[in-house]
Amino acid sequence: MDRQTAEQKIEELRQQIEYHNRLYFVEDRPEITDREYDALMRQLQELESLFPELVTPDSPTQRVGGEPLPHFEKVEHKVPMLSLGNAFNEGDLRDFDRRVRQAVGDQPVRYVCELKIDGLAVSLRYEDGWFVRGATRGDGQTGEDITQNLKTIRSLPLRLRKPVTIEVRGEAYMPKRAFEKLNRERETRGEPLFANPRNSAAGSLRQLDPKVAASRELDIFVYGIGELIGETVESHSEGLALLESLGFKVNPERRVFEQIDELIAFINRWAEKRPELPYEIDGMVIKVDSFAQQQELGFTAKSPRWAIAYKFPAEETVTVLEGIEVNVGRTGVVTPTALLKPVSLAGTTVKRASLHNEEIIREKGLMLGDHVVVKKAGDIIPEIVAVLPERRTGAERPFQMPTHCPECGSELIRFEDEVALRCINPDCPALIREGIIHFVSRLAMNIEGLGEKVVAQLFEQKLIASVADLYYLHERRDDLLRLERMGEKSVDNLLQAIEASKENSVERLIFGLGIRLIGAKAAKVLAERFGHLDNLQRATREQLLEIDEIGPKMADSILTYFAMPQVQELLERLRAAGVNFAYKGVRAEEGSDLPLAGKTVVLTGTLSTMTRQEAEEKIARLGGKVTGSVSKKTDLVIAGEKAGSKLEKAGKLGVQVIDEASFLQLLEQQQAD
Ligand code: 3BA
Repeated sequence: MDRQTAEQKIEELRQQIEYHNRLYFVEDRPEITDREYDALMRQLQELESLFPELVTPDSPTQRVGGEPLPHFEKVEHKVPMLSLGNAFNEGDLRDFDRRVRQAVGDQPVRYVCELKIDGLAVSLRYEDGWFVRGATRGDGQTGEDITQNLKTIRSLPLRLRKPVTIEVRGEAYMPKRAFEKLNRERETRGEPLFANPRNSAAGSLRQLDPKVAASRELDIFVYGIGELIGETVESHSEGLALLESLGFKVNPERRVFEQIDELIAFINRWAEKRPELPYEIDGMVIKVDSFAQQQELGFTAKSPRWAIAYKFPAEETVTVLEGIEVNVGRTGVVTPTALLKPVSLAGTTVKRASLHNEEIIREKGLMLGDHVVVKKAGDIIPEIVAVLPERRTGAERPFQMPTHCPECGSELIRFEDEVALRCINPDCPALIREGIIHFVSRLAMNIEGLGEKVVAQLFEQKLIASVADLYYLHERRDDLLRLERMGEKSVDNLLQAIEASKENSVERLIFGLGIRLIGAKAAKVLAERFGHLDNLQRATREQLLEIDEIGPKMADSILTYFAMPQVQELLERLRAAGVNFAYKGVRAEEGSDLPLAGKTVVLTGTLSTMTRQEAEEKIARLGGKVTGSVSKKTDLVIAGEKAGSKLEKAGKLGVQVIDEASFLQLLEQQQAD
């Protein structure tokens, strides 16, 4: 095929593809099958690979392209993106109506009422019809350039139907189904869950790697125009019609009203129908339609006087309390959890709700089989708000908190002035299992691929009985392969992730050990102060109390912990497995004036005067951070005897290399200072 024919064919394919994209993603009425669509895409890809010079940024093949960005560029919004004032009830809406009518001198007013999509506000810039830049709202004046990520949204047109220059505002969002699917996947991978579709949309669009956004099934509705050249519109509803005609996805559920009563009735209907929508809305937006009237109304310091957001109250629903499960946590605290008849609520299916403790059950007078009202506190955690005693049939049964641990059978204890019941058996399997789950969790050793379910399985199958056993799992590859849902690949990934965690800076280990009262923050402070786990173990009460963030109860807890012989044994096994005990971050207070402050250092070969661990600790004391492999980011390589490929690589990349003698000199200098 010659270049000219290819050019024509490419253009034709692009138009066809964008046409079908629009039918499928914007209008929801596809004319061809997925296979036919894929075939068109493939043809285009082939032609573009034969004629790479014909690839343009608006080609449908370019929706996911490009390398991860180092950071997002700032984007100045030519027309600021304002915020919206809020209304929480009918009265607020009537006040708004009164203010509007007064300001326009009692002329007739038309309002446009729209759904308030719960997503991330973005601005899209098109020049001569081409999508050139997309940005977050940011503070309204300046946002971040997220063009690469927005291009992955298939309902976002890359080229408009008319060559206009326009800045469009809208809401990028994640449909409920995509959100639930994403969270299910994250749960199986042991990753933290997104609280709601809004956060997951925002999280996806703030990824530097556009492949992440591409995998997230995002969508967009547009609802406003910032700047417009080459067209004139006189009202918001005309603007929305223009946006639709240009190829944008505009939410169809909008209506125009002249009477506030009818508008309020419309809002109330949506408050009811909200659960049926395939995406989340958190309210409705009411805008004065006429631009002339908008201008008369003007703005307050931060929001237009011609628009208001009506916020729905948190969604609630009724379901049945089918049972109460009692679980033992890592600290031995026993918590009751409500098992609910599954019910869909604010975008997810709710099956469980924490009851916190026995007192709450008693306060609410909960009985098994009761109808209960549930809502999501802070948008994520399901909570029982009330019991509906009027719906009792007589078949409900009272709930009795167990007196003995459901996992090990030992008697549960209530400490003085505590509401919680605890299992205090140190050998209770629940405590051990939950302790391991904590150890591998994200803020602790952060071992990917080791979610709660995998840990529970490893523990039940007796492949691990303590956290140290994790580091000996590579000797039991065959046993691992026999586990449910564990193929060669997942076993390899798991073992690799465990291996990688050995290199963590020690604050993760300190936190992961689960010392009572020592959270992630305290662990970091301890790691910084002592530099090495051995130093922390030897720390006296006085030394611990010198640290601002460590109080007497925490100090005692640390001392008690390290005095236990089982702990000594555990730590020796971790050490023997090669788990790093040194702090690798820059030391907070001293920071900048240390010789290796902010430097990334790689150790290679064998040192004759110290072990690797000692060297790592010393580097940390000089302010440096030790990493495993040499890259462009490496500032310094310390080479001992028989240094191999790492030394070679350092040479290639032009990274500074020093030998052991120079390293010792550096250390001496520092001590002399
Ligand atoms: N309409 C959000 N602001 C909206 C243009 C005004 C506006 C919104 C809206 C200010 C939605 C504030 C952020 C912003 C563009 C400023 C909507 C929605 N209208 N339908 C009146 O569905 N979430 N948000 N966006 N400029």
